[in-house]
Amino acid sequence: MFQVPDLPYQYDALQPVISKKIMELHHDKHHAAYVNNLNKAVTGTEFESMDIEELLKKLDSIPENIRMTVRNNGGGHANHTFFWEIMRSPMQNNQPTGKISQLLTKQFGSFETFKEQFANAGMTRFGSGWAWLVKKHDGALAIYSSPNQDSPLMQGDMPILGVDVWEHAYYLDYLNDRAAYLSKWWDVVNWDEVAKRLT
Ligand code: MN3
Repeated sequence: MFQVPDLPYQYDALQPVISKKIMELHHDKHHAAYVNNLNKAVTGTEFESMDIEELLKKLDSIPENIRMTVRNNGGGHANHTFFWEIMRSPMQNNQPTGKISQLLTKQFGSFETFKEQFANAGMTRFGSGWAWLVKKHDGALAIYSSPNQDSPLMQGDMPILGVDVWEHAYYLDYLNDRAAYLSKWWDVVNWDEVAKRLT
């Protein structure tokens, strides 16, 4: 059975960028609902003991009657687990260092250009979804967004950085101002965790 992991910090750790109230609802209600629905769909099948990332890579082999449920709720479980891990308490001038810094500069020209392109992916995602930095098969980094709870794993890409742009992720703090949320969100990115995902 799949389980909601504990947050790697307190509910109020991301304030003032993300409030305690949002974290409580997002983790205890939204993430929990994805896990509950996923478990309901796969209990009693060969998929119930599979690693969540393996499950998402093999969506095509999942029976059609539960495939969309697994796609949405398994994606929701993997995406949120990832999201909690790549954040930490806010830091001023929060920037990557070392290899990931060099790779971002090499691929996108500068860290500022990378941030602009990533935020743009989040801004232009119509409705609900995620913006991602991924590592492709050939090792190249790419930025794109996905609808709903679709994960880069579903198309064979490795998520390196991702931000939830569903309204439930920011509305209580930023109302309809997704741009303000995405702009402040850089302060809580845990670049040490992001760097680990490159290797
Ligand atoms: Mn969410």
